[in-house]
Amino acid sequence: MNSAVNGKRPLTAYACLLVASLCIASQSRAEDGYELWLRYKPIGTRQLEASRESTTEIVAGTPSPTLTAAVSELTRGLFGLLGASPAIAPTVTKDRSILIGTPRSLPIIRQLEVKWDQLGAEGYVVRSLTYEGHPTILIAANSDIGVLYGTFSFLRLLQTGQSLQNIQVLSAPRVRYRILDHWDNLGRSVERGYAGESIWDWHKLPDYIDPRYIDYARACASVGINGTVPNNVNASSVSLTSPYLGKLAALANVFRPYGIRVYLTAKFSAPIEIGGLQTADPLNPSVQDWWRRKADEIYGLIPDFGGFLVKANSEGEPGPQDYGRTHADGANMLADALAAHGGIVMWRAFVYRAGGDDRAKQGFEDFKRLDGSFRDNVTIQVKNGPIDFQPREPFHPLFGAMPKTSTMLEVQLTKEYLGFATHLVFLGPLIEEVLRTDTYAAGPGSTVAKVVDGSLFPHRITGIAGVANVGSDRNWTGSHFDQANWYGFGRLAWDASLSSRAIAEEWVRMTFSNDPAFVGRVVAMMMGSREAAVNYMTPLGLTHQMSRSHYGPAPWSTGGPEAGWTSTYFARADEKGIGFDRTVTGSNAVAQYAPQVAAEFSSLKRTPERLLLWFHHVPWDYRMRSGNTLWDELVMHYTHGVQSVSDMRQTWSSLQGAIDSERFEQVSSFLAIQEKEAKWWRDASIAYFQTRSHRLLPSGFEPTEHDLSYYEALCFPYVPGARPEASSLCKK
Ligand code: GCW
Repeated sequence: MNSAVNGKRPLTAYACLLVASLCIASQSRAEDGYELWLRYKPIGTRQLEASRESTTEIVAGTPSPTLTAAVSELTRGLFGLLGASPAIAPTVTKDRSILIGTPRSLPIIRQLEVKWDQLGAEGYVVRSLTYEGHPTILIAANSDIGVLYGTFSFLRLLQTGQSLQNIQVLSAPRVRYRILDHWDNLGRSVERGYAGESIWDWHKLPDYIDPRYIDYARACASVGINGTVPNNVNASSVSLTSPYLGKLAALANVFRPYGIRVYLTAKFSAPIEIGGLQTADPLNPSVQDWWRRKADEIYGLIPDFGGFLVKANSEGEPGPQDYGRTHADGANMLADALAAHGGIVMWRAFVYRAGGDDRAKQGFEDFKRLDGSFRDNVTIQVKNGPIDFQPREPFHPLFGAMPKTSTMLEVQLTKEYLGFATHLVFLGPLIEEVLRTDTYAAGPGSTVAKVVDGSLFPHRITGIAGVANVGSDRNWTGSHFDQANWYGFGRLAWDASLSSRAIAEEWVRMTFSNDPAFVGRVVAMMMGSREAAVNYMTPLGLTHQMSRSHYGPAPWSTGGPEAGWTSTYFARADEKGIGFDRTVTGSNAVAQYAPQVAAEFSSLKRTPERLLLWFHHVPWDYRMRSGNTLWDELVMHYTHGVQSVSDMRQTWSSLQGAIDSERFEQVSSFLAIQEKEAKWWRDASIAYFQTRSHRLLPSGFEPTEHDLSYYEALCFPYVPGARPEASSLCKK
């Protein structure tokens, strides 16, 4: 990606033309992944001819920073993909044109038949049509940002090798807030970050604008992401001080043309820490006044500031409960401070206390009873599952349970519990699984997607957030395949009805190659990869079996300050069986779901086996649907998970030569790491659970490589992204 494209220099493509031979020669060179899915490498010749035909001239609306960014991207894309350098004209002068703009900025498109009312504020059309007798492509929207999204959509069609003969795309997002949450600290460490340091160089802001910020904005806009929270939810009050707000304003200026608003995490105790007050009680008038003045200050610098994201009374963070107040008291106080400026509060439901009977129940217990007491500029940000971004969880029971409150979905792209950056795990199927799950909140068909997009219970705020996996590594995400999780998140946030398979295919085509054999094999790998990780880490509904640093298996972990951080708390393996009884005979967490769902999860027979041990404590000799005992089946799942990774490795090695060797080699090495670690997970888990089940491995299944004590002794105190205390957590 060329960082010069920032809206100020729309004619980068012409510069490239001067050195055309260089640009074209570069395609065979090694690639480092920096360009993400926006590589714009030349496409096949047949399509090229057809496409060139219709791209002699770009007729663009009156320039604005956003429209300039769109035209700039278009020229860059056309040059890279087609070798075409269309002229940019204010009106149609040639036979073949791309018309790009809004009815206001480009009045000639008003006469075209477009369903403007279906596009809303951010949607777009991309169409091939005949304009004054000439073949033409129309990229149009009601707003400039819609035009930019349409431009990326058009380029995606070209990049994925689709014909331009009969394009008819009309697309508009159903969810209004599509946000990346960075867990980045001001000193550039990233909590649960596996891609190097934070990309935000606060020290050099506001005076130095790293070109990466522009490329970040392009990448986000290309998939429709329209908000970013650059700082950690485990927040520092410093980010709310005037110098840091100035730095944030500089970022906001960079992002504005790309339709991306900035938000901030707000530390609840900031009025004490940086405001000199004695309290942060949300009902105290001086506290309320402090936040109001703080909001005014922020909006004075950043008129389109998005609002606050808050983690309160969770994992030691301060919050309204410190003063005997509720989450609603806290959220509403901030909401009132932002309301006059149009800002929102995203208040997280990720809360749990030491000593509860079931960590999975606590978010629901704290929030359900507050339904109806939040301001309409508050949304409750709910993790996809009730524990914490595990390889598989059932959907969070708050979805659909708060009809009078906006609930937004939070998923995690950084793979804290899914093998960090070295394991190839495409998260599309995970996100799709939760979005498609039926909550039965208002009868059958009440999917999480419908709760989140407000079509089930209408709300002013609808949103999806992804915990970012972006860092300063050259390839952005720590591995090439993790780029697909950034990409896939944006695409699903824009349109929850897309299939993750189709998204994977787009991404593979844009990122690697349009060769059908390559695409088919790599998409298959990606689509199976999440289930593979579930199998080698936590099959059949097991959860939270990793070490305290979150790297590698530690099913034996127990004790410590918080039972809900230990593996034994979750798996509850004993001589009789394994699994957490969440039915009426146990914690009764099932009762938090709608009756139809509760009935299903309460029944041992009806609970899907993929969630069996989440809801039931099951005897080792229980007969699974396959006819195998639970113990045998568990061993088979672990083994199958490892086998799937070996298969991925083999598939990938069969593709040698199909792409540049630099990216090929890194993926190969990472798959080798994944295979080794998958085996570690399998062997350590089986070795430990065998001390509870006292059963032999089913015949034909390899014994574990080492005995349990070997695995228990493994310790990695300097795991990336871990919280500082992890270095002292080597003892079980
Ligand atoms: O997943 C857990 C992480 C914490 C994180 C927390 C949260 C930012 O282990 O590192 O803190 O969730 O979501 O708040």
